[in-house]
Amino acid sequence: MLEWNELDDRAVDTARVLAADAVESVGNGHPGTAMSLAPAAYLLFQKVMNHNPSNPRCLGRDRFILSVGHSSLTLYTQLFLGGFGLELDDLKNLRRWGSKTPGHPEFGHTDGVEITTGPLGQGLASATGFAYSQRFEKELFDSGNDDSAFDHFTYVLASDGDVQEGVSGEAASLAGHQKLGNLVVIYDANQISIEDDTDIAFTEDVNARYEAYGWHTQTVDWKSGPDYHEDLNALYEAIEKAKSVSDKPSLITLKTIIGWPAPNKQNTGGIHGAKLGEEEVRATKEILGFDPDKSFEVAPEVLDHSRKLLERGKRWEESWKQKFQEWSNSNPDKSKLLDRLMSGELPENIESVLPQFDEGSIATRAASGKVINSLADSLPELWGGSADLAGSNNTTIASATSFAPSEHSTDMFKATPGGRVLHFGIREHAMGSILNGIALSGHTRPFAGTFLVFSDYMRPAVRLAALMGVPAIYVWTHDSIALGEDGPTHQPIEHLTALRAIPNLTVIRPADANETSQAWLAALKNTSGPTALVLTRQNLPVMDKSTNPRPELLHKGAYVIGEGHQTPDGLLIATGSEVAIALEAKNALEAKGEKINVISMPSFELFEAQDEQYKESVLPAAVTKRVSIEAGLSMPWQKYVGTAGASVSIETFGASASYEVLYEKYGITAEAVIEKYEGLK
Ligand SMILES: Cc1ncc(C[n+]2csc(CCOP(=O)(O)OP(=O)(O)O)c2C)c(N)n1
Repeated sequence: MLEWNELDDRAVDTARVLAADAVESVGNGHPGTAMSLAPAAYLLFQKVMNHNPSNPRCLGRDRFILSVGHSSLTLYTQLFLGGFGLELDDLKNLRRWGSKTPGHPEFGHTDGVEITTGPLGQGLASATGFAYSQRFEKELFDSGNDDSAFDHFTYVLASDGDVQEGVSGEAASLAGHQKLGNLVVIYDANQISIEDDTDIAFTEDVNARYEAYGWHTQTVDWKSGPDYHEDLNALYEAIEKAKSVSDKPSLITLKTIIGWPAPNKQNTGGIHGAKLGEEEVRATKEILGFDPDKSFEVAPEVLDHSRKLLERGKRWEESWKQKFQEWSNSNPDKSKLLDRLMSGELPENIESVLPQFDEGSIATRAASGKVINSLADSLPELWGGSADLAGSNNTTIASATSFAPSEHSTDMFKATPGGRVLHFGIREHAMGSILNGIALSGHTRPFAGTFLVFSDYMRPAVRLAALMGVPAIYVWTHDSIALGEDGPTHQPIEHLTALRAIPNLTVIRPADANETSQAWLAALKNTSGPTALVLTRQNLPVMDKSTNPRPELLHKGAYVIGEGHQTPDGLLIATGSEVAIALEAKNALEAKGEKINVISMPSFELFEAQDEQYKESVLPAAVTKRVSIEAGLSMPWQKYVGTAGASVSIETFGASASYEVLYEKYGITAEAVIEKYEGLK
């Protein structure tokens, strides 16, 4: 039974009025949905979720995702009422410089915000990742326990825009397939977006679609009677029902009136994203029994009441801790593992586990597969897979089962609920969003692969990973026209440039198998943002110790291969597969009397993090004869080759042919490098 009294009603109305006042005060923002979703958000925060406002990162908490990110006030007002650290002044500072209440909720910026949202669809899609993480960690640490400290729910508030966006459909399809019973989504079907009535562009039966995905669906219609009635008992019962369905994710379609009870602007696109205006705010306050002459009015008894959540939260955490302590006492090894994961540390001996490659030739994607499998035993937190390209991306942990309900086992893959091999199907965008959710919800290290060209299909999620500082690892293979016969649709040209343009994304394109080992180590050590491993389809010669004695210099982003000259005449700077070409050109140029240093530059970002002295030692300012070699656009290289230098690059789309023919035709050859170099003044 839902316990609800007049003070709860008053607190909900206070949230509405605060939302209207906050937007009015700054002059812009999104008041409508925050007003009409206030009851649902209050119900979740105060009556449903297990959490502790004094310790918003408590491991056992339920997670809350505001997928409808523009309605940030829906969350901020609850963080204020519940005592998570936001105060009235923070609401007064909405959307202003330096405030804790930016336009959209930002992870890491405001306590109680689990994920940055705003790009519609992303929160809902990442919620699937949160639920993946919950199940994976439960299976890893406390499998089979029906009353586990690792059990919790993920609750989502989503909007029409969220369910319209394709990425949420991809993720919902996976959530249904995975039978994620711990995921509960309240979909606010207010049928209003910026262009007013959604009927103009959106008429499908959303519940039927989600049922087809394998979800449990319900509808709570607050508009069904003659008058609008915010029936919280009905919503509460629907949530309870959703929680009891343990083998399906749940969608509760909640029919609301946006902006209720604003007398003139409710149920219009106008109240979605603009201030109400003074008259409408006054009229709304009068309807709700607030003083129209006062702004940001919060009755002390209302705040006293809502902040009782602090006490309840503390009690909940204490009882959770008991359960957790019992688990910890009876599982000392797992408890130690959890401690390590929560500290963000790698095992001490991790370097010794990395494979070393001595000779021959091997594609960096294949080397990456060997690295993953070498690391697998030491890093139980490492799990991942591919968007249906596992065989091409070399992303499968051979000793592990697949993450899926066991009834989804196939001839090729044995599935278990806690498996480590992820299968995303052909859903790259959701793959990126799910990785974000996994990394944000828990303490494991997810990775995911596809072809580099399809990083485009993941890009919105990658950008958010970088913005949030999520340590996802991308395994992007088939990294140039050298993938060959599949032709220009599959051949990345502008991708390295576009990816390097994303702040806080570390892009690493290793030159051979040993650099690939080090690249994985760099990715694992990077806990403050995503890392992209950019790998070849084609074999590359392994640089032996005599050629490249210190591949661990990869961690500096760029380094001189081998001894190098103290005062070289010129520099050949290359990444990935083109380093071998640079070495070939160097030999020919040195035979002609030039002193050449070859720079392997696997990562611009790692290099830029070095001090000036190191950078100068690799790229001495006095040496202006410089040629870059990379099978992609020259655009990012201008900074490193300077106005006196030149680039061997590709400025057009590729073509379908063998890779040897393509490199010849596109001029990615030692001869082309020599010609460019000799053309320099
Ligand atoms: C991917 C994406 N595209 C466009 C926008 C810009 N935008 C912000 S709110 C909005 C309308 C959202 O309508 P709805 O989801 O129904 O939210 P509600 O009106 O219920 O608040 C749009 C298009 C966005 N935030 N994200």
